[in-house]
Amino acid sequence: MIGARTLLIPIAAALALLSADPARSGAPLEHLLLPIPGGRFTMGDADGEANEAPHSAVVRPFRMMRHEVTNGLFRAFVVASGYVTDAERSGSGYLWDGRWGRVEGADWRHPFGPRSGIAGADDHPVVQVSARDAARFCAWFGLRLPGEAEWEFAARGTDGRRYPWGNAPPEREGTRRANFGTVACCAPDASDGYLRTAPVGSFPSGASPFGLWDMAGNVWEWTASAFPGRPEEVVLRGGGWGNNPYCLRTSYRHGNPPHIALDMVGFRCAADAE
Ligand SMILES: [Ca+2]
Repeated sequence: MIGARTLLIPIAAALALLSADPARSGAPLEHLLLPIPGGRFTMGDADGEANEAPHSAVVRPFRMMRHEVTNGLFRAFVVASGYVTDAERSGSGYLWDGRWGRVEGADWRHPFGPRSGIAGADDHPVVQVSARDAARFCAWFGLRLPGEAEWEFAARGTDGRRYPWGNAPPEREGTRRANFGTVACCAPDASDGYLRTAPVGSFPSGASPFGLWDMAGNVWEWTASAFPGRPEEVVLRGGGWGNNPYCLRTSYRHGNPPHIALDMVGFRCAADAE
């Protein structure tokens, strides 16, 4: 498990670099990227949704962040850039409580409503960020959001596994592999130690074949891809703290409009291969 000490170094490095040169982009997050070799693999799951029909896909070599973008990293970006998120502009974000509800005053600094906060949660994934916010963060650092084929390849590799760690569902007892919700759809559950978000990298035994953390659970992750047949929606992957194991499968996709922000949705950035 990585903790605050491990994360303090990259966050401090990012802050130092950004404060030294606010116009700088690219370099500060390079050290958080892991190489993904690319290759041919089968996307989808014959036992999943209709939109998961298995098919062959090819991914070029690329790089992807080992962990989800944290509150600490997002704050560094906001301090340096002055960026204002979609939820701050609109004055509201969506909260999950077995169903989605729009709540005034929910934004990335108040992820679970106006009376919530992120004190002490610098190493938790940022939420209440829209797909547009996520793309702007990545671009600031010279990075980009992953396409959904890249995301799925990074999560499962080439052997067709259902979850990043293999085919076994995430355990409730013994080795914990992900932060997720109730086994029966779909409420938050603290049996894995976390009712909502967990510090990134809290479940190293759930790492993907390429060493990426939290590709299942913790928060959904925005991609750069439109939902098949629903071009007005952006694909999210990975499931989150309020989902059951079915939604944590590497091939499961969800779609949302690009301008809304939710308390179970974050992101990580990717980049082309060096
Ligand atoms: Ca949980």
